Amino acid sequence: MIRRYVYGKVMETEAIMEKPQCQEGTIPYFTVDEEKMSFSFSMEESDRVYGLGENVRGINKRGWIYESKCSDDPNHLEDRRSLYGAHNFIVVDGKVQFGVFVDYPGILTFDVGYTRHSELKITASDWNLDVYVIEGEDVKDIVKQFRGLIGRSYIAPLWAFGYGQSRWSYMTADEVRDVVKKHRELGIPLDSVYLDIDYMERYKDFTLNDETFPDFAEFNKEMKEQNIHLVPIIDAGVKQEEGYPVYEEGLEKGYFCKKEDGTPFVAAVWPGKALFPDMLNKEARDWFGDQYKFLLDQGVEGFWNDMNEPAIFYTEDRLKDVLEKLDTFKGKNLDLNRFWEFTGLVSGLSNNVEDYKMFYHNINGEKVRHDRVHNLFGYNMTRAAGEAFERLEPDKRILMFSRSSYVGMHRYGGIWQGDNKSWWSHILLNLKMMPSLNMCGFIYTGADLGGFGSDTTEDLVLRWLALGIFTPLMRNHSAMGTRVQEVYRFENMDGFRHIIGLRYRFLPYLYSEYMKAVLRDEMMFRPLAFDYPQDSHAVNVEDQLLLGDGLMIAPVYEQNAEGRYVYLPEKMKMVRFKVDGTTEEEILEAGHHYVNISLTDVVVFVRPNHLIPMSSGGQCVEDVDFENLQYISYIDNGEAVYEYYHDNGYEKDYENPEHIRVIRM
Ligand code: MIG
Repeated sequence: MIRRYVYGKVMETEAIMEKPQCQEGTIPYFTVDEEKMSFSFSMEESDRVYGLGENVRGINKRGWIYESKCSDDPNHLEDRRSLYGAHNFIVVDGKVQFGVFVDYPGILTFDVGYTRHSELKITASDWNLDVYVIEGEDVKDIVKQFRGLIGRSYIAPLWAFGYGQSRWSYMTADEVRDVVKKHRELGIPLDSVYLDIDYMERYKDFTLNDETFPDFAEFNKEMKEQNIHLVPIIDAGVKQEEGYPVYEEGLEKGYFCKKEDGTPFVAAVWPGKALFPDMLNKEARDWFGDQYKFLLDQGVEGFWNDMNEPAIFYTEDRLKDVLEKLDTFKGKNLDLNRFWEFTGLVSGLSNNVEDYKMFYHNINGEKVRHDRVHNLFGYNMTRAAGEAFERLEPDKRILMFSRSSYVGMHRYGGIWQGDNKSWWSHILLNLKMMPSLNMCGFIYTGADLGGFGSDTTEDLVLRWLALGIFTPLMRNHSAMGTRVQEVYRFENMDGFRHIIGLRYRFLPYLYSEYMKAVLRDEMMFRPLAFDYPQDSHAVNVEDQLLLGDGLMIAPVYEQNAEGRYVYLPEKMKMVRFKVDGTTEEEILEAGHHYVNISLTDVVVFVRPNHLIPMSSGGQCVEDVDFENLQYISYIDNGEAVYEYYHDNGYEKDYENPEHIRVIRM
């Protein structure tokens, strides 16, 4: 059951397209304090709280304070409160079970037992909220109802389930050719290469550097002949430059965000001074979306949207002030406080909260200050693209994933998990975000495998890939200046070939589970707690996940480990895929086990009476045979049944019943 409560004047977010009627009376479970703009729920000692999508810390969010404030923060540390997305959905699981979604586009705080261990407190920065309370049979049912409310998740093309290689940046077409050639020569599967900001002409959206990427359409075609998709990045800021058509047209039509006095708001990002298209204004959004045509026309079929929190390096106005203030430090003795003030002035230039109060959107003729709707910006940039793809390429699935997001954006694209680091702990963080994101509708997602910032190591890449082969987005990406991490930079080619190769063997199952999760409003990745709520060990497991119907995964995320402890909530079949191509199977009883997992092993656990369809693999998605399947199965006293979803991966007749086949063994 879903009940909706409205407080104040609701700001339109379109997270929910068809809203239920508002409820009279008081909201259940919570105590409301209008003055403090907060809702409190008193938690039992054993209550667990799930949700909040893209965030730091555990699957169970209890014990920390989170803030919904889309932020460009490349340090995904335990003490952070927000990352790039704002996903205001939580489920309380304990004596009572209910879900809450706060549809509110400004800054919101979820204090989940941080200030007081027993108190869950949601605080808004403005008393204009649309709040939904959802009750159901169990946690899974609550999530399913929520997903039904927010609408069907974005569906990616099949090729986007292949392995992708990225780097900030491949500087020339020849560098890209070389990446492809190396993978093909070594027999390492590959389906896409990502183009970061340097493919553009001096960081101008919807341009191409003709010197480094000449004849782009021709180059794109050449790549496609090798079954490689090129995926260019698009940034939120449009360069301020005379003679640049996107800038000039946007300015002339008034499509950029403006300051209070009506002049354009100028912030600096990659190209230096840039303007933000007013993504919250329908006309401007349509216009921005139409710009993607420039690349679609050259044969591009996928994009990633970046810097759309929006990230700000500095604003023109603040920089001027800071430079003036810095002048006053000349010739002074910088004691502790003065020195901190000095460095603070410079570090405070970026993503400064005050700057988000300096510009305005035009929403249906109403002037709205940005900070009140901050969390909708990235969402609407991606919506601009998604809506444009429907207009421009109605019969095609176009790959789209974004950095910033809000619930609702899940209908237009996936997300990647942002600028993580080549840290072992970030393998685990990647795993933990999967179910939280699935709860909020983000199914096409994954992290920068191998780690974005910091120098990586060979063993880290191997271990991370062993998780990454299961996430819908499987992309190796790293930052400028860090150690290169394409797999061919290392030595263990047999290991990499084996692990990435397994991705292509699992594809029939992964794609099938992905499509079912999307079409049925279910989660592709679930914490053990969701399926084994009565099992007092299972409910606390934070480093294993259920993947679809029949699998459990338990990747290694510690350096130099030769294996790990795994908890089995029931008897399962363990299957170990070894680098020499052999497979070992063993039935393990319910309970705790230490499982040996060498650096090149991939281990999965099959639930009783389940089947996992597998292919014989391939060098790209196009090679994979989704019809002649092999199975790993665990039949324990009975029959194993699998509902196999398969379509051609490019058309949009998703609901056609012919795509589903029931396999029995
Ligand atoms: O902050 O375009 O998250 O994936 O490589 C740097 C350069 C801007 C941030 C993205 C990252 C990308 C990088 N961008």
